[in-house]
Amino acid sequence: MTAAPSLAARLRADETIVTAWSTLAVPILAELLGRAGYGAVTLDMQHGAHDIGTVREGIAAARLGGAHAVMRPAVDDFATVSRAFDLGAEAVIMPMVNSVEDALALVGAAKYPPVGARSWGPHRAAMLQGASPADYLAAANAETVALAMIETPAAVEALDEILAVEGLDGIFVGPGDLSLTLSDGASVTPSSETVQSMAAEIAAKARAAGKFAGIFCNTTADARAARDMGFRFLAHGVEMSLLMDAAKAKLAELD
Ligand code: 3PY
Ligand code: MG
Repeated sequence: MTAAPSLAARLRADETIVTAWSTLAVPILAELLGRAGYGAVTLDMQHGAHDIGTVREGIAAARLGGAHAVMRPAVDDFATVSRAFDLGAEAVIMPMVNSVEDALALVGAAKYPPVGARSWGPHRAAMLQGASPADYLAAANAETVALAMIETPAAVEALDEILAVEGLDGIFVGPGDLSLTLSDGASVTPSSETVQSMAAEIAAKARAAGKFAGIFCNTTADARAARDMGFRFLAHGVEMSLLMDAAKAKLAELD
């Protein structure tokens, strides 16, 4: 479906892909992050400022920079899952998938019949790939990656059922929300022992079920540990913090 190996193909080959996280909704930054060496750029509509227009431009910019384009919609916004794939995203990370019903809704939006109920209209995605509509259709269900965020105790409880959903390609752990919900709102401790050992169990179960395992990493130590746990899709680096840190480091050179 894409000229270079697709994100789906690379994940199937068990390659490790590191994605930058784009929140500022400045599409050219997606190109820069790709040129800097990130394998993917995730455009965040849940907590970031992206709208469907900056997602459209961000997808093209990421691809120009040589990176796979990924999108995270807002909670329960399943309609935007199909739109992101229509605009050329290669993967969608659905937040707060807490039940098998949520996972089925995600697959419904992400996959064409008979697996799901995605509606036809991938013209921009096909254009970006240089594919005919027929070629796009033939490859789409295998090449569009649907990842369900596991980030609450309810999701962990339902994990086996969620992993059994046909058409769901994988899971993506949100350790921030997982720590928030495990502590009933008391604290956000994504790097804590409790959350990290739960993440290890989630990765093991996902891999055993033949599904991709991804995770948001808040520190470099967490990213290294996640790789050792078997996660292969690692979010490591939010563009706003990358810019802030680089600016501080540059100014500190004059101290
Ligand atoms: C979380 O850690 O909860 C996330 O959603 C990461 O973006
Ligand atoms: Mg979250």
